[in-house]
Amino acid sequence: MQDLKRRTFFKLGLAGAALSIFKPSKAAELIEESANIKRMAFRPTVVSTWEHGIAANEGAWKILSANGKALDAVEAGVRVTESDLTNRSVGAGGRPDAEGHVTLDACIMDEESRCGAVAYLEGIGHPISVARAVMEKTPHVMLVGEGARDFALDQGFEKVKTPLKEVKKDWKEWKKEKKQEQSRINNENHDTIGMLALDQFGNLSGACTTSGWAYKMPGRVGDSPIIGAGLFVDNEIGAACATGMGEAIIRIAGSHTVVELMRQGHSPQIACELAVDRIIKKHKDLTNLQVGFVALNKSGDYGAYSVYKGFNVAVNRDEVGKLEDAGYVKEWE
Ligand code: SD4
Repeated sequence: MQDLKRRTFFKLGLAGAALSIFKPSKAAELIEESANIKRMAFRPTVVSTWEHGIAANEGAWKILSANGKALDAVEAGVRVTESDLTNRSVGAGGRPDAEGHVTLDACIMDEESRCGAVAYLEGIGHPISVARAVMEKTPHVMLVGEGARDFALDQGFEKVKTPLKEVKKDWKEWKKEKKQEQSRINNENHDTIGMLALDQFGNLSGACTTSGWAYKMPGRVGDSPIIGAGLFVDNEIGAACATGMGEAIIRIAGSHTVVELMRQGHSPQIACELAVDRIIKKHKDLTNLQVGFVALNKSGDYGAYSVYKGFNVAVNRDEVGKLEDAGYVKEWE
């Protein structure tokens, strides 16, 4: 006991001495050094779906590399894709529903399991930021349709006009045949950006945004804005997001399933593979049923897997960004 007291006193004494003999700049240096040691325990990483993720990840990385938060990084990252009006699957340039309306779905989730979502939102350029506003400024998780739009306008979000001329032209072409089926989703023709980030503080967040299934029935909502389907984050374990046929992803609560599989001890890669297996087991007809999952855990390990060949993910860590092909079960016929 006596010894313990002496040791404690000794330690405190040293700390006190350190504070008194170091000039403020040295003390600040020490604080910075210990903060750096803490940060080095985590490896900031951002992963996102498809090759449009490369530009999006750069947007996110600017924030992560400036000691920013994962939540800010994923929002800024997917906003890059939403701003790109040449992108036919995300944001206001996306493909419309059967009536020619571009309606957008998005959700966001942070390290405290706070989440926000919008669905069937029309005429607003950044659904992900509206989703964040739902999370931060309302007691709700999800707003849809006109309610979501009115809320966005109240919050000062700008209106955007859609669809673009090219989008309208394609839609008119589609209307001639009116085929209500999911087109083949591969790396030339993909939808949705889902993004997951781990920051230097060891916190995870995710975002997901899309215009959804092209020429969908009016009112249709896919997995992308549904917490647990298109995106799920549990800061104790990891995060996951999905792309592909939303109906199939919702059926197995896809992203939540991937996170729970990681909780059971599986790596992000195996968790994605097991979730894809589950989708395959639940569907007799796999025609055009592409689904891809991406997962990221607290250590910055990530994985990705899809039903069909062609899914890829953009990955940024240690300042280096790259596009990686995901594993898959089947080749397209
Ligand atoms: C949806 N999951 O609306 C979205 C679309 C998508 O690759 O991700 N396609 O069902």
